[in-house]
Amino acid sequence: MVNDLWKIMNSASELGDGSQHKSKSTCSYLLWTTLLFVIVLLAVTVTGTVLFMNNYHAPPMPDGPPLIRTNQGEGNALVTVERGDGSRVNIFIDPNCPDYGKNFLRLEGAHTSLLHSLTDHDSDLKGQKGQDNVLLVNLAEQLGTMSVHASQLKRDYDSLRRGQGNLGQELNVLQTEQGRLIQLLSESQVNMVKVVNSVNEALSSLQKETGSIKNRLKADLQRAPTRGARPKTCANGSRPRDCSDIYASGQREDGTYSIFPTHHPSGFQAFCDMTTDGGGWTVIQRREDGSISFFRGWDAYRNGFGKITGEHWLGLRQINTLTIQANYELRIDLEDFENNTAFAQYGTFGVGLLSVDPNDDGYPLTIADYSGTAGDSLMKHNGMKFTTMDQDNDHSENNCASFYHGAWWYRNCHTSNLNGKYLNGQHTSYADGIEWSSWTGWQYSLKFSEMKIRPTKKETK
Ligand SMILES: *[C@@H]1O[C@H](CO)[C@@H](O)[C@H](O)[C@H]1NC(C)=O
Ligand SMILES: *[C@@H]1O[C@H](CO)[C@@H](O)[C@H](O)[C@H]1NC(C)=O
Ligand SMILES: [Ca+2]
Repeated sequence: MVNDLWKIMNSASELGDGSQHKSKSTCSYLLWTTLLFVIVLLAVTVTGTVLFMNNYHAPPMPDGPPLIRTNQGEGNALVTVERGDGSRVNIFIDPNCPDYGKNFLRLEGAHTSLLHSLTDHDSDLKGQKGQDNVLLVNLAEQLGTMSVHASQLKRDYDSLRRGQGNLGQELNVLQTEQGRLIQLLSESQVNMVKVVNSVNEALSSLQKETGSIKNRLKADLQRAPTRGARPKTCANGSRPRDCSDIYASGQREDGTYSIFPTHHPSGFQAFCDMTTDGGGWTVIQRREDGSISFFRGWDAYRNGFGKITGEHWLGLRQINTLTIQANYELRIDLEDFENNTAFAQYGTFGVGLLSVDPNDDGYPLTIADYSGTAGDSLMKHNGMKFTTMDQDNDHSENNCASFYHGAWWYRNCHTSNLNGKYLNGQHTSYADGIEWSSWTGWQYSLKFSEMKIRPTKKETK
């Protein structure tokens, strides 16, 4: 179509040239003139028609340049080229990414040659057909814009390829990172296994420890009579009435045991002296360091107080239930602060032996048959009721317990005061310490005193 236009333009130009040199002959002048006019008219008409047709049949150029946009979320296409006629071309990134570069180059080349030829036509047409010229210039401009867009498209494509390359690199980096993480994970798994193993080791050593502790505990429990407080049964299966029963069952170690006197079936704890003079002694009183106050009232002396393994008073009630179940002897071990020791022993001992209600009767003392090294300081108290600071059962017009700071079977006061103050040996006050007058007088408070009872040997025979 463009070439056709080109030929027609040339022929019109030749016709224009030939009309100049046919004016010599006058007779044929009018004829030539008419002919020329007709030819020119024809040429103008043909040219106009062709131009009109050209304009009319011109390729349906788009109203604007093709639209090129990158998609952000619309389908999978990365780039969409929207043509003037409304159709779209979507460009996808394919994993294999086919090379469209050449196609773009060819498109560009076609556009460029088209532009050149149009520009040539444009220069030829200048000055002849202003309207067509404008039209063609517009066409050329649009083609130029299209070409620019095409090269833009190519650049986009190239950058997309580069992007793909970058994406590949990123992918490699990610894969490397993943590998590193997997390695870290496996390392931490190894560490976790180590931790679990060490915890297991700790647990098994703990179990071993527990086992050995159990064994030690078992052994301790078997040796428990030395310091334990378990009820102890006799060899013949009955419960021990006192420490002599426990001794008879084979126990030979000093310590705290539970005993069950006949008239005290619930039993109580007592310290058993299993070593002194044949053992089997039930301790009813001990002084050794002054750690316990012995200046107490009736209830305390009736029920007992102190620490079985240390200073204590077993209790008048307990002494009564023991001494009424058999004939008991009493031994009193004494020691001064020069480590001298002495003892007093009585073949008969009991409290409230004949009382219907020993508590109401005041636990009167029965004592007889002295022997020993400390001298007798108790026989004068025979038959006396017990007196405490709050219960005056003595023969004095005062309360001997209050006066001599103790509690005892006072008569018109005492020849012994083993529940007196712990005064640490010699003292200037009179008879208010731990006194055994037949051995150390009335102004020497003993370091150690222990009263203990057991059934008399006649009884056990
Ligand atoms: C059990 O033995 C003790 C001495 O250990 C004895 O006094 C008591 O009578 C015995 N009891 C019986 C039921 O044999
Ligand atoms: C008494 O015996 C104890 C140990 O039993 C000792 O430490 C102390 O020095 C002795 N005292 C005297 C006066 O011998
Ligand atoms: Ca009195």
